[in-house]
Amino acid sequence: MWGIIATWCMAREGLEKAVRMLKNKEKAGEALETAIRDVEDFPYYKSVGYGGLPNEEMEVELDAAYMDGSNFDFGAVCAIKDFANPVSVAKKLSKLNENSMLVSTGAEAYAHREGFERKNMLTDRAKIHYKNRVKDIADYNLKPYSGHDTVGMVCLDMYGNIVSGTSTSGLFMKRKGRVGDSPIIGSGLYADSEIGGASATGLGEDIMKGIISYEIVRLMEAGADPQTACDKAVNKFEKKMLKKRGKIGDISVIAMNSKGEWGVATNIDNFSFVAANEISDVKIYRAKRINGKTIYEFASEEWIEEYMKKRTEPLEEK
Ligand code: SD4
Repeated sequence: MWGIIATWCMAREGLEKAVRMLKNKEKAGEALETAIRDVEDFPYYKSVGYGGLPNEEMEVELDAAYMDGSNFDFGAVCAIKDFANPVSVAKKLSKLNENSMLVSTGAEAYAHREGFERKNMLTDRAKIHYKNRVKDIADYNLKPYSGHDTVGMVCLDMYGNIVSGTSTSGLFMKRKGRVGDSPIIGSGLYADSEIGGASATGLGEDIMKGIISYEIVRLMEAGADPQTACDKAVNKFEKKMLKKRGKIGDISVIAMNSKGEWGVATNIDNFSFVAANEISDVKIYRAKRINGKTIYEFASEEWIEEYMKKRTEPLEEK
């Protein structure tokens, strides 16, 4: 059995490419990297790669990570600027025994030395989003940190390898140097080929407090199916957060086990994800939680069209 699952509906094209590779008996690592690069290269995906929204100084600082569940190789870059595909840098770093997680100028120096493609990741569209947000914050006293679209992925190949990966520009208007959960092992992602993998999207500062991706894999190891593990991890963590802090940010998670079964959970009303395995084609789903259980359905063509329209429609400065 092979399978792949990703956060948010815009990963569909990437997943289609990955599925062709998995059917072609290629390995999970390469399939996942191809799929995440596809999202990174797509200019309208506002929280990932090219076109990702900038920090408060109007710079696009990117976080990405890669984990191989067969040997626990792990690599990550944090707050890297001006490189086209942070996930590929993270994957290359994962082969190193030491120095496999690099930040900022250190990550950039490594990527440069290794010949990764340089690119100015700040698009004109992202600049308009930035300027409009600055204006909105002033006019309506908005919080700068709303909205999230990080790509998180778990992939299983026919050889039984499970890998997970993430790539994100993090929170819009974040502080310079701020790092979220996405490149942090156990929080934004985790993978263990004998069990399964998981990944998260949402408010990184809260996701990290629950080490939620590791917790999901741990629950699967204890016997839970991926859906039960996702619901249990999110619900239990939410309860704790509400008790301790009286609030919790957005959290959405995906998981897949070594049989190619998947699960998701969310504490928001409109979490979309994309998944496929040997018995189910690439499809977009919409998830929400009802009475502590996450339910999901196929996204309708109209909904997908509307989603794409909203993200790609012309943008004007206010
Ligand atoms: C972060 N978890 O940097 C990321 C944000 C995110 O979709 O998920 N964006 O905190």
